[in-house]
Amino acid sequence: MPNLEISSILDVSRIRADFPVLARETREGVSLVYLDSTATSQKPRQVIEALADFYLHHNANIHRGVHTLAEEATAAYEETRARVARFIGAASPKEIVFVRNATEAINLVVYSWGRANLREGDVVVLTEMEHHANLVPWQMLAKGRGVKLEFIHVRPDGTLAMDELPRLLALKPKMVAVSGMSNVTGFQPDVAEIARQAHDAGALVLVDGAQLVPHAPVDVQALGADFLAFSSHKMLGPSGVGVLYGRRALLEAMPPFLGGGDMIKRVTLEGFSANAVPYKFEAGTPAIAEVVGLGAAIDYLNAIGMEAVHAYEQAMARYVLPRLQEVPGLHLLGASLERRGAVFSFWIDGIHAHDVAQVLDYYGIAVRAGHHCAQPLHIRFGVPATARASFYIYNTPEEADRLVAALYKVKEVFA
Ligand code: 7TS
Repeated sequence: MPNLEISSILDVSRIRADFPVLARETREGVSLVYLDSTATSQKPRQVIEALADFYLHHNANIHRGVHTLAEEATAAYEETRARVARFIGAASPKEIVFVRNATEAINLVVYSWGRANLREGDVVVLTEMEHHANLVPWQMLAKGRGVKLEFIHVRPDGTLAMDELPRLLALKPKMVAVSGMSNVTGFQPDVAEIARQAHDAGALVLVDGAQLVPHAPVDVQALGADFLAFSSHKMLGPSGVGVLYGRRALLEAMPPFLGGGDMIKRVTLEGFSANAVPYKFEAGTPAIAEVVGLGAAIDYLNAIGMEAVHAYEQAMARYVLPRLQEVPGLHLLGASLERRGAVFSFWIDGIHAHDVAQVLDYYGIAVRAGHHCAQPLHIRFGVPATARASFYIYNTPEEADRLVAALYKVKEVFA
């Protein structure tokens, strides 16, 4: 049964036509149902063509040459920086630093801002649902420096225990670093409210936007994010590019992270002076073509509209969640319909998550199994691993039906 509410939000068949990979079959000869966009999204033709066009017609290194190709490559790279700034509501392109991925963006903040600003006894507040990318770097810094990490816990329904925040903010943390959307439960915390309270308490706010930015409209100023980290490859763009947004005054006060070419103003044998932001944080040749590809991905998402992307995924969540809950013995890690995207992690009594994923693959359905780099969250729910199905703009209710039907097959196979 086509779902009218859902199909009125996006023209998914038109979108799917831009993603040739979605039309292929798996090794079993079944048509592919790609439900692993939380790990990485597929790329539309427009992004792939932008990459090819750059390499076919414009390729050169940036910022270093006066020749035609170097100027074209530099212009394309810098235009994308401005496009990224507009996409997330940054005040200036100078607040956009290109890195390799969200992980590197967070590490940049931890190493540069953290090492310059955190002393023994200082507190950083995180949440129990963080991806390891927004946990391990803080643990690495905290250890040996006497910085204390405190956590907002996760409720049984996958939402954050927001009532814990005032007690944690009373500890006067220097930083509150929180994911804008869990890659396991799909929960999208009220980051604006967290930021408001954190700022009142004198803390800065880092938002791990690796999942939020691809799936919802983001305005860093409305959100109150001092830093925002995200990855191109999860938002229809190429891999190898990530973005760190940082408020200009903060970036300007921070020491460089990596040293090398492009991040300097002047170098002598005795020392160096750092370049202006954002170049101060972009040592070495960046992923130029991939940055240009990210620009094409942003154009693609803008043409659909991030409000529509968000609305479509919320409608998909309302469609999928109750159907999953009807599968006997299936338990969702985070079953709240409140503030969520279309990501579902679950376990089935008596069946290992990897076996679930294996049988689903037999039916053409690509899901991921494991702890999804959020081991503390799995520990909190007392399960070592879950299977995870994640939906994006190119997934349909019919594909959700195929997932649910295949889960009944999984039950039969392991009965
Ligand atoms: N933060 C969140 C919330 C994520 O989901 C991920 C990646 C990252 C940070 C790191 O992004 P990266 O591009 O630097 O790797 N999440 C996943 C996932 O759920 N499965 O594979 C990667």
